[in-house]
Amino acid sequence: MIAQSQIISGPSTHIEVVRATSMKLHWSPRSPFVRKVLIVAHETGQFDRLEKVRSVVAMTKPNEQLMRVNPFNKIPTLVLDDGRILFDSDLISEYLDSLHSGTKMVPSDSSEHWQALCWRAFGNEMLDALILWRNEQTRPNGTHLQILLNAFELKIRTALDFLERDAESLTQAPFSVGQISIGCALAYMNFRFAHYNWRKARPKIAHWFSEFEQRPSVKLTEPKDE
Ligand SMILES: N[C@@H](CCC(=O)N[C@@H](CS)C(=O)NCC(=O)O)C(=O)O
Repeated sequence: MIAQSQIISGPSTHIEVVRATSMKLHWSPRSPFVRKVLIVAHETGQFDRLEKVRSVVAMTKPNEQLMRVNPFNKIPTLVLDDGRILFDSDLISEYLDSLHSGTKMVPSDSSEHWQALCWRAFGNEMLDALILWRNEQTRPNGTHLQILLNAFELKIRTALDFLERDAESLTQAPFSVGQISIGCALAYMNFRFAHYNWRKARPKIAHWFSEFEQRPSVKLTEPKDE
């Protein structure tokens, strides 16, 4: 499938990208996991190569069409023209990162590599907890478990305090899947937990996030309720 190369201009000018004939991305403008992939696609000059298929998903309402390619009913899901199907935002991001010759979003230098992957896992854990927290909050009246709501709030509050201590390293390290994952988790807080003033008393991570928000790839992928 992958044979020729083409020059595409992206944030690092003239990134060489390996040509794959088609890549269909099941996506939604609301999903923070999809957003991770879209930011990688913009950063590596490959956004326009993705054919976007708007897919509506909810844990409680399986999408039959999506489940024909992803039995877990999740987005992002990437369908390649040779029939291969990739799901999970990290797997898809690494696949895209393997197709271009610009600055890699998964750094290869050993210490940068592991740091980026630790941050990526941190952002993913935050997102998993936030999504479960929101599901619990939006249960029909009186059916939520307060003990779970309290536990999610404690986990997120503690995670934010960890990030406050890591803000300087996040600024200094090369931009990678690590910052993308953490940035998408913080942005999801603003999107779905707007009342939760996470910036208060956390000036360093708030400052890091305000710079993250200035990146063109981040501005172009702001979440939207349609
Ligand atoms: N680990 C997956 C998580 C993806 C995920 O949970 N996506 C949500 C949307 S933000 C979804 O598809 N939920 C539907 C469901 O759980 O049935 C990834 O990194 O891509």
